[in-house]
Amino acid sequence: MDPDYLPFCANPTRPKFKAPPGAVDAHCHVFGPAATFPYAPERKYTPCDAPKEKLFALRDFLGFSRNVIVQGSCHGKDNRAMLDALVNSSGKARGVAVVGSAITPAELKDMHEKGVRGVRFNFVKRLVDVPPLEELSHIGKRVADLGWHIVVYFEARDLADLTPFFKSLPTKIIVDHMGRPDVTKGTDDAQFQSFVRLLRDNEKFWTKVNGEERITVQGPPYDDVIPFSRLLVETFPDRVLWGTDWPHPNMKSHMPDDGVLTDSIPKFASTASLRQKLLVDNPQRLYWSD
Ligand code: 0GY
Repeated sequence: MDPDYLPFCANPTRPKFKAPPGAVDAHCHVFGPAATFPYAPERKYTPCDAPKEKLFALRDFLGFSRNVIVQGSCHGKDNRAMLDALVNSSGKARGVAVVGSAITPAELKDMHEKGVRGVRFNFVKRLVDVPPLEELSHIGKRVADLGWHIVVYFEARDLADLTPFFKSLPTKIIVDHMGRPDVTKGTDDAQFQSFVRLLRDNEKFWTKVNGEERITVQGPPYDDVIPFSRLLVETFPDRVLWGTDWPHPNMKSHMPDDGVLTDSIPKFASTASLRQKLLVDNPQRLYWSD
């Protein structure tokens, strides 16, 4: 583990918020254990181990029913830890993989059978060496044939440059962490409004409304982020997802309490109907439609 890496919160608060039956934590990771699933040589950080057993225990403790496990950059294109978690989840986890353009149809089919339903394209330069867009286009076509979607992670300042590429992709596009808005500028800020417009004008775009622990300036309980997540949940109720982001890689300022994060949900999804869509119906459509 890197010397400045913060381990995940071992004893989260039990949330007061009761998630509806079937609720999905739709953005979380498993890391290692390194002794079984070594970290990728090309990684930009070395995390603390965050194995599947801890994730499943957290799911139950927080009152969620299912997980979507997103391949983290520290494992590169070696999806074994994530796939191992899926096949040992009793059907309670689906996955998002990271693959290269050399991936074969047989490998993709095997991942599909294990529960993968999407790939992640990461454009955050502190996390990855971003592959050429032609390579990603090629992968996009391959996964479209399986009915998968593409999760994209980028910094707000890169959205304008990346938008034509995103529009060219043949699948649904799920944007991580609300496109990482600058919360000090308010929801009327031009950059955030261009993100909102992208979703308004293009039905294939969805967004995750989590990541408050990364986007906040004020810190917990992250109230400075609520206007952004609320606006997205209320404007696009059928195209939003939420996840804990456990075990919160690369948090330098503080390590969030996953119970506190869970308790923020009713602040931005203020009705039972919005919460049902956000936590159950939307992830169900994307990850468990079969
Ligand atoms: C996240 C965020 C981060 C890391 C990764 O793949 C990754 O390593 O996603 C980050 O440092 O912002 O939400 O998972």
